[in-house]
Amino acid sequence: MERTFIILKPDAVQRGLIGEILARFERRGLKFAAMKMVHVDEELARAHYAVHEGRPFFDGLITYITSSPVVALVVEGTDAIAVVRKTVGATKPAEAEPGTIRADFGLEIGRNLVHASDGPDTAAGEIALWFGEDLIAWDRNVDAWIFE
Ligand code: IDP
Ligand code: MG
Repeated sequence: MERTFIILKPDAVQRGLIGEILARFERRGLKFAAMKMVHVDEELARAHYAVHEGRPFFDGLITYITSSPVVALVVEGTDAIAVVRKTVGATKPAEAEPGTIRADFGLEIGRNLVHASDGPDTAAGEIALWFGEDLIAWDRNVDAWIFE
């Protein structure tokens, strides 16, 4: 069982797509382990995107992610990191496969709706940064019909 971290970015929230996007993860069988609405401040934005510091798009990225509230969540499930990245689609919506969130709802790289951790180390670091130890362990009665 693997955990990963997801953000529904400001454009997803402003466009009224929270439910639509969460539904894709939920019906896939992923189990929510934490969720909150946050108006990201500059410090958290810079920490979250530290790896991109110095890139030409960095300032725009910080402005974007702090511009309006986001929904941050942790999901768990089999191969959750790869499954979520595939469900989200390629960074550039124009290159994302149809059926992915970024292809179905987006057009531009700077308004690509969703963030998802890209590996085990970033997933662990991002979960710790955004939620600390604040995850919910709960029994989900349908698990036997989702996990073999
Ligand atoms: P990812 O979100 O698919 O992991 P990264 O390369 O980690 O993509 O970039 C982080 C975020 O930075 C992207 O999701 C996008 O919002 C933004 N970004 C990346 N490259 C560009 C760019 O060239 N122009 C504008 N925004 C960009
Ligand atoms: Mg990334």
